[in-house]
Amino acid sequence: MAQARLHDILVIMPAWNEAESIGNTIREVFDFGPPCDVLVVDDGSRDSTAELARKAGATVIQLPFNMGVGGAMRTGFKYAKKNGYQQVIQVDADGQHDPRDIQAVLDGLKNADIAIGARFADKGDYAVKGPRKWAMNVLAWTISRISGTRLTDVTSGFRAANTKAMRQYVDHYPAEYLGDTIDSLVVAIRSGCTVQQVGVSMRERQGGAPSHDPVKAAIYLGRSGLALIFALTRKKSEPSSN
Ligand SMILES: Nc1nc2c(ncn2[C@@H]2O[C@H](COP(=O)(O)OP(=O)(O)O)[C@@H](O)[C@H]2O)c(=O)[nH]1
Ligand SMILES: [Mg+2]
Repeated sequence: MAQARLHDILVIMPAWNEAESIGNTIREVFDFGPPCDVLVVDDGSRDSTAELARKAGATVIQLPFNMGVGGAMRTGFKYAKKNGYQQVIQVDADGQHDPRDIQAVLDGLKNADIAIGARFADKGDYAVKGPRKWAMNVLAWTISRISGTRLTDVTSGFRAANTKAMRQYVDHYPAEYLGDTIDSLVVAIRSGCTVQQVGVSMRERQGGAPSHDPVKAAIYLGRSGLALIFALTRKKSEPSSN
């Protein structure tokens, strides 16, 4: 499973049935991103996602059953820690995260332990409307308060971490797809990790179908709210030193 580390930066790509876009997304990462290795974490795709990812030059971990994005990312962070990567960044397999922005998001790690590529900072025209937008605003406002920095897009998966944040995620990343981005972010902040937002332009999905429709997205955000409350009330943990 493990392949020798060639670079200090690891792109972690959670992927589920992304055969239509994954090959191209990986090639774009190599072409337009900084020198890096790419790890695809696939859990139970029924198409040729894993095979196409390997062909495009990624290392692939296939999990025996579906653990959702949260479980996939945790596997990725464990792999990064074990192999000595200095920086990791999540890039979605569907091409929504523009590989040209990877370096800018990683640059955010100069001032913080976690950097978030944020959609509405000031670039791009990716629109989210209605209840989903309101819910996202409430979450953003709340998490801005705890982090002490203004965040506008806390559900963005386009996130980078340094070694301190990586350790934190390995210890505490929630394994289920229950508000995974929000919950893990709040836990990391409460454990002493700092956050910085970087403005990026988000693209449309480059193929395939989103894993959730608008109704499911609304439910997801509702659950994120609950996850947020759990995370806020959970006992504060110290970052581990190993
Ligand atoms: N490993 C894994 N990846 C997933 C799963 N569900 C979604 N993904 C991946 O997570 C990323 C974001 O998912 P997507 O459906 O685009 O979510 P959206 O952008 O929020 O609509 C994509 O790369 C998906 O392939 C899952 O159950 N397991
Ligand atoms: Mg997507």
